[in-house]
Amino acid sequence: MVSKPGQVGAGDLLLVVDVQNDFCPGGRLAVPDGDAVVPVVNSLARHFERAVLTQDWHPAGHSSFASAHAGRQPFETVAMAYGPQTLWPDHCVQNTAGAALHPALDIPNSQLLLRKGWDPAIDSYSAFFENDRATPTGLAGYLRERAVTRVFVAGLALDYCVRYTAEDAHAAGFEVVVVEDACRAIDLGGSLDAARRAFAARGIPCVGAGDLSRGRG
Ligand code: VGL
Ligand code: ZN
Repeated sequence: MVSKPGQVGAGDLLLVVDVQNDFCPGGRLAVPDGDAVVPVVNSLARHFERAVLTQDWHPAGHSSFASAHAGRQPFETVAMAYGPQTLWPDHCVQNTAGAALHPALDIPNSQLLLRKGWDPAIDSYSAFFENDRATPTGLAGYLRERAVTRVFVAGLALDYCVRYTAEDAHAAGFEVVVVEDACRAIDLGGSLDAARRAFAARGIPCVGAGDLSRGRG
């Protein structure tokens, strides 16, 4: 239980999820107001000694793309071998401009860029596990080896990749804090409410970037 999420110090790490062109206005899977997180995340990062970035990084024709399923439209759900999967417009295709990090993202202290969703057959919302919920990305081991104890999560989208990243970090035994105004949501079929309920059920606090200061440590 985090009683004082505001003081940032040793053991803390900022995890910035998928702040990429395709999730920003004008992108292929634009999150409403998605680019508004960029200045918030940039100033937030100044409070942290350590930061990790993730990048949604799909091969062309990825199985999470509606275009890969005959007769299917974006935002429909299909049954995959590993369970239900929402279908998306083509987005974050490897080496395209849409997959690039937002050009104004400025986190010089970031130490790792974790690419996810590269397996053609499995989507990966979480930075910790692919959507089969069984294949780890290795991030938990990386964080443990580096003595990270608490993970602050920010980025896009609050109700998908941020949500599952936060849940998995919590399940892996890290303290987790979601910095809510450093996130924006897709909000598809109640997904934003579901995310808030999931955080509350696990005791994952949601704070504002303005509540944080460097100090603990
Ligand atoms: C995301 C849908 C598909 C995300 C990634 O970053 O939240 N959402 N791929
Ligand atoms: Zn994706």
